[in-house]
Amino acid sequence: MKLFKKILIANRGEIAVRVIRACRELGIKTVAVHSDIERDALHVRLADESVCIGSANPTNSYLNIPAILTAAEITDSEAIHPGYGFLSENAQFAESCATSGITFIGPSTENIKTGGDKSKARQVMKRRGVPVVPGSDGPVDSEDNLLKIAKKIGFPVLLKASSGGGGRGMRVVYDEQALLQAYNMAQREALAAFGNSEVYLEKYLSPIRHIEIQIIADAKGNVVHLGERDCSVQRRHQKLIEESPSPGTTEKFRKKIGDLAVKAARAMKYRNVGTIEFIVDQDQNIYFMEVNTRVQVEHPVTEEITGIDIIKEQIKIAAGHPLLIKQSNIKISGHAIECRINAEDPERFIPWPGTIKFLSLPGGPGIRVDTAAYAGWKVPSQYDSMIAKVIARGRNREEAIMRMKRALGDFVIEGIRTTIPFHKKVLNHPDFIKGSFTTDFIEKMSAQENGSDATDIAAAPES
Ligand code: MV4
Repeated sequence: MKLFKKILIANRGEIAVRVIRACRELGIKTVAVHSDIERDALHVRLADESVCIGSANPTNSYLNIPAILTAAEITDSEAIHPGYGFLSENAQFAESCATSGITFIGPSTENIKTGGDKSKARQVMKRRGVPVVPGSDGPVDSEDNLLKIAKKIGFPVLLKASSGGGGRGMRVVYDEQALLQAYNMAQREALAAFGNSEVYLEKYLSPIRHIEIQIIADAKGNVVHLGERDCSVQRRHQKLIEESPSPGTTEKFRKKIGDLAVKAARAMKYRNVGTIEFIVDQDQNIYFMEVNTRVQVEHPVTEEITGIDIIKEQIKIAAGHPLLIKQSNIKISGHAIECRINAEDPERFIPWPGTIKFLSLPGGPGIRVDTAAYAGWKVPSQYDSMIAKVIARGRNREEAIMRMKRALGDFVIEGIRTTIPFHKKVLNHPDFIKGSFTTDFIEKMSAQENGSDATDIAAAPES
């Protein structure tokens, strides 16, 4: 079966570069699109062709559907890779590609819609026997039902926006008395933020781990999983460090959560690459959370321990190829950790754009750096502050940690501030080294440093 001759990459930064690399290896020509402030960006230089699609504001460029489709048409691109963020989970964009006769390299429009409706995804999973956190069956439609359901599942409860996700539009409620006001506020906030006021209820679980499973599915219904990623090291729902395998997991646990992810993918007739997010409680109970219908920032950790090029698989599946990988042929080997390097003040995490004066990237055994940064490049303030991902692989977790520490020590960057000092601190923290962390780890670490008794959202306000 044939592949595409030319692909347009509707993205920027390191992921655009990552996709260009996959295309090169497959013998596919590439078209970069860029805003008017990114003429000198690395993805523009590395692509075979480039088209300026609008001004710096993402709405005018990287989110500009007509401009992107026009760029695809004038360059004779047969397919569009959306990367992550921007238009990657926009069902209307996927639909518009199809209408224009261009292949959207990603899941079906239906898949994107289901993934974008968190309450619907939850219902689909529940119906098909994938465990979900106790909660409402669909959106909460009345104040009467709100109280009934909350009492049934027991406090604390969590109000979540149907169109939210990734932690946006969530609200913890600790008692009956605070419920109604929280419900009304959550609805109002959801309407303002997402144009959809629907909220649903779940029991609030804490402490937890965030464990997700990479899946690959073809159009014929073949589905495999590539093991888990532990993304519990995050701050205010921004992931900072991801790793695979999840520390302390057993082969038995991996099979259980992997089989659940495959079941979840089948339940929604998933196609292409995707991620099933779970939360895992202290008793190792596994609950479906969300499905991410895109390639994720942290996909390299899975590539490093499986040897599978996820982007190449994504492109081949979109071109109609059947999945040739069998579950029994997937072998997890060693351990990989990713640190996201952001152009931010490492103490307060506020963006720190500016010109990179000097750059020397780490390398050597077991180190991979995915980046679009170079010396002389001006980190723009208009886009995401992540400028590089350092991925360390080792035969085991200890070696991966040591390599990551060595790599971060080798990373020389001048002209801007980055989160590298923060990562060094985490990698030396006893709880990180033990692998015993939960999603409240960073908050707890900061509280320790500040000598304060700052509590996380898990603790009742008056306790
Ligand atoms: C939860 C939860 C506790 N209980 N759901 C946040 C992001 C979104 N994907 C789901 N999230 C959570 N859902 C129930 N029923 C706690 C979180 C959560 C969290 C999840 C994953 C990673 C980090 C987190 C940080 C705070 C809260």
